[in-house]
Amino acid sequence: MADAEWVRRQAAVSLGRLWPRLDAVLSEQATLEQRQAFEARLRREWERLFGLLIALYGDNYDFFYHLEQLLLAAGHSWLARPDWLKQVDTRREADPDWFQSQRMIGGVLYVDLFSGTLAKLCEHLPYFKELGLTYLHLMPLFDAPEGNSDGGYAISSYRRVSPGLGTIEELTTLAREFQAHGISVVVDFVFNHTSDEHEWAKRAQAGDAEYQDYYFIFPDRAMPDAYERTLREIFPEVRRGSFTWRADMRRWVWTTFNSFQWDLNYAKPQVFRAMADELLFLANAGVEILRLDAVPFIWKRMGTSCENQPEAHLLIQAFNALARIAAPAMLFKSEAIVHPDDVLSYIGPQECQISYNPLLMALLWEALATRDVKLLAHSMHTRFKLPPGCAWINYLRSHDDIGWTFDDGDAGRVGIDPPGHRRFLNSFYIGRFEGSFARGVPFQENPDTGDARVSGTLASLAGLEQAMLAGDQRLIDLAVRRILLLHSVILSIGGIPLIYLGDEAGTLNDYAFANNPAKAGDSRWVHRPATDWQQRAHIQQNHDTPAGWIFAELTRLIRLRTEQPAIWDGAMEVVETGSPQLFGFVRQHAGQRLLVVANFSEHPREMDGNRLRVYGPGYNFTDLISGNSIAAESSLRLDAYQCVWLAAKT
Ligand code: OTU
Repeated sequence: MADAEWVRRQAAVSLGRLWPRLDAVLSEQATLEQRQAFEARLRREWERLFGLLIALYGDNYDFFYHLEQLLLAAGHSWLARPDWLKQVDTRREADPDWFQSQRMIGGVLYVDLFSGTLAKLCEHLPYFKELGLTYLHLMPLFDAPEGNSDGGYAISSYRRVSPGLGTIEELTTLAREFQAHGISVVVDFVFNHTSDEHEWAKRAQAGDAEYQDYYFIFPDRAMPDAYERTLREIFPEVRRGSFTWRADMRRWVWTTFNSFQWDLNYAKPQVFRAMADELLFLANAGVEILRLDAVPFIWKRMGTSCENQPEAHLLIQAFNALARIAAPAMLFKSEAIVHPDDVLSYIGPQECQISYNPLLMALLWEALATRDVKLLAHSMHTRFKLPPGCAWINYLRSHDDIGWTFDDGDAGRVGIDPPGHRRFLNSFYIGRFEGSFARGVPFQENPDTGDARVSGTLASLAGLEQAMLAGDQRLIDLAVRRILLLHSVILSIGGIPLIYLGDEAGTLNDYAFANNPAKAGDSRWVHRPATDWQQRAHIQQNHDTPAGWIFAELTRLIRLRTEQPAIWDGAMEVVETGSPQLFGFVRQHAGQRLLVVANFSEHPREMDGNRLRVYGPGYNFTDLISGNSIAAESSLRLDAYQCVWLAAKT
């Protein structure tokens, strides 16, 4: 990398040279005030952006041409940015920590499966408000191939909403309306790959060399074989290896995921620029949080795993700097479902301010299966803390599978054998383990390594499906308690809780996907059913069914969360509860102290009075969830799967 002093000088020189061109564009259409706002941000971010781009693309003979084009694109994008979004920009810049609030509640859904269309989605605003949502992730809703499109993760145009769902204008209208109701719209940036029907891919198929450079396309197996020596297989049930033979082109194409998802080649500056345009387009369409899909895979280097390469970070940071300049309200959310160290490596105010927390997700399920919180407590103690200005997305289920991405060293330290434990967890959750309450389905079993991940809805994995089949009220109670226990933790631990919509109503696995040829090969569809609005209307009124109980209690817990100042931001301390089944932590902020204790066993457990006096918020407190008064003179007793939020008695 070039030295800092040289970068600083070159950055200043290049901006001096490019500025008149940019100013000519801006002065035509922007007011003086708008120009000044843009210029201030540009001057603040330019050196960083320049340094990142030099590191990535400085070797290209036409580097300065690309630089100029990128800068002009940023200027044009700012000019085109609607006023209501510029107002959001101003608000967010004045309050950059807005997303640390305890009022943040996330929801995620597929538009087609939830409401059918974008227009109809607006009609469900009251439902989202009842749930307290402030963040709504719309799963990929762009133009994609007919039939199998990996649930929309194979994008044919980043600028066209899938015709059945609506239009870009409708997306923007919705984003604006939801923003007015305090709900930020989140959309995916599927930037590791396009579909093979994207215009760029079609031109490449037609033999256009310019567009073949957008992807990784090889005439024979020499390069694919060389790369594959160090690659992990991501979708082994789809096809072995990471490359697909295209008979029409007589070429091999790099396809990390499905064969119709072509990996983009970011070593080419024109690809960075083309995708920067798409990113800025989405920002101006009203997207407030951009979910960066599959971040580990975006940079390839021969002889490595081609995951989590240093350049992947430079690339995202460069996108971040660009967003700060031209769409400053927009935040990035990292989707890296990999080793916890690698997950952390994408999180920072200058990279991704928000990230999924796959470790907490996996270990909550791990603790439920084992009835032992030692790995959860140890891992959260050492790995939960984030840099200032960043937040976890804490979730229990998503549209994807569950993988057991804990650290082997952590496991070893608490006496767990990692491979054996992962095998146990897989068999437990796919119901192959004697006595298991879970009914999940295996995903992407690898015949060579024996690896697999788990599909299934929250309720089915937590035991509700099996209990309802057995018609056993005691088992149903336990399953509902597990579901509420998990939610009580993600609602209080710190960060943004994210509900995979359907889970608030105890949705069970739907096995019908197996009859649909476009879905049968991908078991994740078992937990992606269409919303049953009749059932939903029923449970909103009637709380005597398991689903109604879950809905009523969850909405109550959400409201409770939003009222606790202690739940602001992610500062959390794991406490020593003295019981292998009790997971406990303290939250403290704005003069409030909260002690959360969660019992991961179906039997009552106790935390002794001494520990309560050390960690508790005083001597007399109230459990905010049950409303019970508690004194620290004797031990605290928790029922099966009970969670308490203890606050000082007022
Ligand atoms: C993501 O997931 C999406 O969430 C999936 O729905 C897509 O199929 C996929 O990308 C391709 O777009 O492997 O099993 O560490 O784990 O990106 C899911 C990141 C996945 C990967 C993750 C990927």
